[in-house]
Amino acid sequence: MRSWLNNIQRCPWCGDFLIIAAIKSAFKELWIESHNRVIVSWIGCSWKATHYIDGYASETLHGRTLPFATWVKMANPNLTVMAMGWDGDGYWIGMGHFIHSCRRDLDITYLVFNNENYALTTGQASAVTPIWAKTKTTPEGNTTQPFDPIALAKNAWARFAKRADWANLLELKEIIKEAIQHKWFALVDIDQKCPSFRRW
Ligand SMILES: Cc1ncc(C[n+]2csc(CCOP(=O)(O)OP(=O)(O)O)c2C)c(N)n1
Ligand code: SF4
Ligand SMILES: [Mg+2]
Repeated sequence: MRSWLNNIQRCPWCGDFLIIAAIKSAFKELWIESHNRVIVSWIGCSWKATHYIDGYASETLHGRTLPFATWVKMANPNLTVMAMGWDGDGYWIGMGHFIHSCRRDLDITYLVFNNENYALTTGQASAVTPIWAKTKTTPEGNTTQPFDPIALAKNAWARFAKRADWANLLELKEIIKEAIQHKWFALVDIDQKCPSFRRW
């Protein structure tokens, strides 16, 4: 029988494989049963991550993960609510929701799969693409300064905002566990490998 890892549809060596494994292990180690948790996501390369993790899930609109997660939490505060987002989604079109969620400070774990580009639409620059990086929309190199999501979250009063590395599975799992256990808004900005479009 093929394992769930073999069934994930991704480019080879995509960082998603390990990120999904870390989330599954974090839930397991914290004994959060599938009927007590909800994951909210929307479109981006990783939107189907919810399909590989047991439990309730919802796929909403690009950039609107956090408002939807907020409604879920307000409707049933006993649920563990995780919002998944991506850099193009959460740090651009969903930027307003991001900073206001930081200051609203509800108990939502927000994981951003940050591959520094719009990968699903084949590699355009996002708000966190490094300066001088060559992308489809910046063929001569990006001339716009990226911002630092952790600094921005802290400025917007988030009490938990950490960066994690897709490649360090154990540390990533521990940071995700910490974020879930933090009973207020928690951002984990995950540095995600994207061999197809993040070539810097
Ligand atoms: C409201 C809306 N605007 C634009 C799109 C088109 N769109 C789909 S995926 C995507 C980019 C995704 O980039 P990112 O959020 O960084 O996710 P990644 O694919 O890199 O994981 C865009 C612009 C859409 N689906 N909905
Ligand atoms: S384009 Fe990048 S983020 Fe998307 S599946 Fe491929 S490697 Fe992963
Ligand atoms: Mg992206």
